[in-house]
Amino acid sequence: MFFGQKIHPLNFDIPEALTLASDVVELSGPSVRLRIDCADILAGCWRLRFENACSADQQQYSDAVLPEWRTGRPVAPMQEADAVRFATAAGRIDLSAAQLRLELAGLTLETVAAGIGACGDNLLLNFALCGVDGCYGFGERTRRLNKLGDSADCLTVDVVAVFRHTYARDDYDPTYVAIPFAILKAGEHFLGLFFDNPGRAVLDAGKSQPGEFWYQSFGGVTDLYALAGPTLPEVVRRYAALTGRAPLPPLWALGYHQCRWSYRSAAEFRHLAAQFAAADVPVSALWYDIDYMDRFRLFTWNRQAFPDPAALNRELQTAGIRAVTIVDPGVKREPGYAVYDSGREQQAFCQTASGREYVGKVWPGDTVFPDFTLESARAWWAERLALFLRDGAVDGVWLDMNDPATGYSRTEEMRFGHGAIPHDRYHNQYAHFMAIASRAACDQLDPDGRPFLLTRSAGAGTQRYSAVWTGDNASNWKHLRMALPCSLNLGLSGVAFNGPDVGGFMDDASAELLVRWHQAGCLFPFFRNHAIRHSRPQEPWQFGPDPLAAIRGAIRTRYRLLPYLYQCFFAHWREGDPIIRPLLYHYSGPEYANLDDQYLVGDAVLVAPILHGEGHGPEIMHCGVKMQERSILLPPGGWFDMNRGEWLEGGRALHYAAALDELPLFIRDGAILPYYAGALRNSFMDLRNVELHIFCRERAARLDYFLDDQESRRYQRGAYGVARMAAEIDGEQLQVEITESSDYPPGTVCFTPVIYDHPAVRELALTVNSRRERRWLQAGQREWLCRALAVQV
Ligand code: MIG
Repeated sequence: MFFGQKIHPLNFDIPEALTLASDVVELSGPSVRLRIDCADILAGCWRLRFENACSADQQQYSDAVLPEWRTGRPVAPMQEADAVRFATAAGRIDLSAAQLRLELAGLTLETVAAGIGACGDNLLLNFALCGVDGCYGFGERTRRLNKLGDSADCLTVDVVAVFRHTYARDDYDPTYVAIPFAILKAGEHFLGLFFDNPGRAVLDAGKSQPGEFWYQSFGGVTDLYALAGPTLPEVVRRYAALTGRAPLPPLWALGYHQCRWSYRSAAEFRHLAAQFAAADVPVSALWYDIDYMDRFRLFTWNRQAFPDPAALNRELQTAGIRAVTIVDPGVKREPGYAVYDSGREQQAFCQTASGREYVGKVWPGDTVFPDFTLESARAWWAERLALFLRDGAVDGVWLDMNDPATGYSRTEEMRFGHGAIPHDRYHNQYAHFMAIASRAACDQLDPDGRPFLLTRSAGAGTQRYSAVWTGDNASNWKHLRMALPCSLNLGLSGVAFNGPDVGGFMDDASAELLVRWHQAGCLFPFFRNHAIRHSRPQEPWQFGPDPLAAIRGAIRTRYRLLPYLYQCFFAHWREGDPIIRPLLYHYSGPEYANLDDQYLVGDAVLVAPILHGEGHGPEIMHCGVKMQERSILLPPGGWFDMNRGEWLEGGRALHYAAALDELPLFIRDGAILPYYAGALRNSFMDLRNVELHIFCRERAARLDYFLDDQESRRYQRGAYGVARMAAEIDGEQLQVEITESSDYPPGTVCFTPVIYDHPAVRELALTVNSRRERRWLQAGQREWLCRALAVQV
């Protein structure tokens, strides 16, 4: 088997007859028997279940869908001659032996002739891409945003171990994450298809056969969930409702993270913290990669290098810096090592078919792997991990190698459920269950707190437990460019909290690449600088004063806009919208279908980073300063240019040149950005004072600002409020009205309006909870990236 290899559609057996047995439709032929039933799941979503009677096991092993949506309301088929119709709440499904036809929110999709088939255990669904002009989602992928004409192999792998010679390419597949979710676009209509089967699957959107969308799964039950649009946000929100949304992270996790494989001693950590302070760059967390352990033994510390990790981490915490440690699944197979002994005693490890402990070969040598699908093993893991986190005063957990990576040892022999369940049922879900067990450890330590977990591998639904980073990239411009569509599609696929290794992991970064990567990524949901061992150091100060100043500007921008990002996370938790979005999320028109070198943060901030370096793309000299140039598509309406401090008219493409310290960043007319203006001291932020940066040219501005304690889980029990804000200009007066409501003490946050470039405005009329005050505005300056912009406060 080669990655990306498919089964030719002509190898599938095609059913010839349709019969009905109570509410189950059976499609059959000489060597095919498929059982299909239908259920209404939630508003705008129904499910067709495909069971292949050839397979012995008819269990659905997927943990993607939230438990409350797993049953649904059965939809009875109505027979009409040799076809059936399911009339669901959201649309119609017509099924005959020869064809499946879906109608949902104004979009019709049908299989091609001989488009449903089985080949042994495997299933084929082959839809005609009639009228379809875009395809998105697919989870974490390389290549472009629009997957029309592309294909994806949904099988989680340790990419660099598997594709050793192609690691620096930007077109490899598969990746670390498997999410078989496709969003089809036909003109202004969108439709989601989630193929819930945790085994390996192929999505081919017209690559092998233009005009056809092939879904192939390799064994097991497949639940096809159709998710109605008609708009893209509706599809994405429904998918998030079905598979779950990310809980709110702790505020510190939204700051800047510094990582490297590895910082090796307590002295090095202390020195790093001091270097950040000296460089005047805020940092919220320092990361421990594998070398903190005692010869790679899980839940241990190398005591020579880290004599008192808890004391070190507490010391860092007093400076506002949190500690995150890597945790691999592989446990050294070494009798006498307590973690191994206790896991063995609990039968917590994966076994082969005959009941031996499955052995792989990773960092510690011979290793065994917890079977996270067993509740007892998860409990064992949670307890061990909780002890480790508590004893070392560790704040966050980094889950690596959970694809799972087993070295030269094949994964197929690793089975689950005490050896009873074949590997492929849980391969793509190994990380998912590891994340569940690891989150449970954090819950033990602080039942009402907000854990932070980051995982490399993930499946559908893993966003409920952990953030995701996009794995081992390389320090080159192609990988920087690729990071945008990759994170955007991952966000459309439910994983809102994600980001790449900023600066690039493998190979050496250059000054310019490091700067541009920080700029491009400074408003990504997850923002961490990470690099491989032996690579050129790439902390912000490593390339001298000018790159440092530019990087500092990007990092500060993140901290300044942290309240805005936090609001985006709040909105995600409530509604399911991603944090960063392709422009087609909010703007319709063919020009946005393939646009993936610029993106929106929330709905108000447009980022169009420079994605090429000196000598690699268009550049100009301006007043003796070298600038890189690119084209930027501004959607219709006014956009405020944060480099030049002026309004631009949208609805056009512009050529834009940016010096090394400039990130092209634009704010939409009608936006209110909550902004942190206080002291920048690592993760310490006092959000009781928030500025409201108001961008009003022609449009009135609006914002719903969610209020909560930002540290506990009380918001999940409804303990949060909302401050509804509206701003408008009336002659010389800026009128701002703020009304707080719901379950949060009013007046906890003090809001100060600031208005950008509106020379006519002299006076502010501020109404907070119907208390009105008027005052004259004064000219001031605001730091934005590296420059100061004129504002009125
Ligand atoms: O075999 O822990 O993707 O971020 O630095 C490599 C060492 C194992 C892979 C991760 C990378 C991490 C590295 N790990």
